[in-house]
Amino acid sequence: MGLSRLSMLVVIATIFLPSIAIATEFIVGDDQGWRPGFDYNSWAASKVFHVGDTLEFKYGVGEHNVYKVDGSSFQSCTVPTNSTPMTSGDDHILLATEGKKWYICGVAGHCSAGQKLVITVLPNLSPAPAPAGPSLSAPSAPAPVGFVPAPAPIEQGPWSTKNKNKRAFKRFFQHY
Ligand SMILES: [Cu+2]
Repeated sequence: MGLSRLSMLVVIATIFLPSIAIATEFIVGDDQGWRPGFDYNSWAASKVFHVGDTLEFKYGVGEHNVYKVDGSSFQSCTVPTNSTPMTSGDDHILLATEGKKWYICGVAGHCSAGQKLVITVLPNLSPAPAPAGPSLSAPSAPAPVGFVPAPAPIEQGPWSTKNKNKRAFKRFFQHY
């Protein structure tokens, strides 16, 4: 009956809509923060970054900084002369676009001592499997297949079950 399907929809929407909207904030190095002598490759390897997530670099003010660089500056630990570092000690960087991102500390010797981070940012609404549960692609196709059986006969009595379902479906999604 329509009601049980509706409640199923509510459950599905409750579970998956928030998981789309909530972005992750990654504290670089976790409790170790941003410092030389830490393996940021291993740190990043266990994580998946998406557009909309945030990196947070934590360090003592004046001890370190954060430069966003390109791949070759990353490899050679070259501090760019034409850009300004972030120096707040608690720098938040929104990952606004997909692709590779490189960050280094500009204090002499720190980058070559491992204070460098490269990550790959994936698209926001990736159809790739989510960490928990079924596909993220479900909400992008809000009309559940099979809810209103297709092909539905065009000519129907106004109080048919199918039309009731359609109205209930519309009412349900008016809340969004
Ligand atoms: Cu440093």
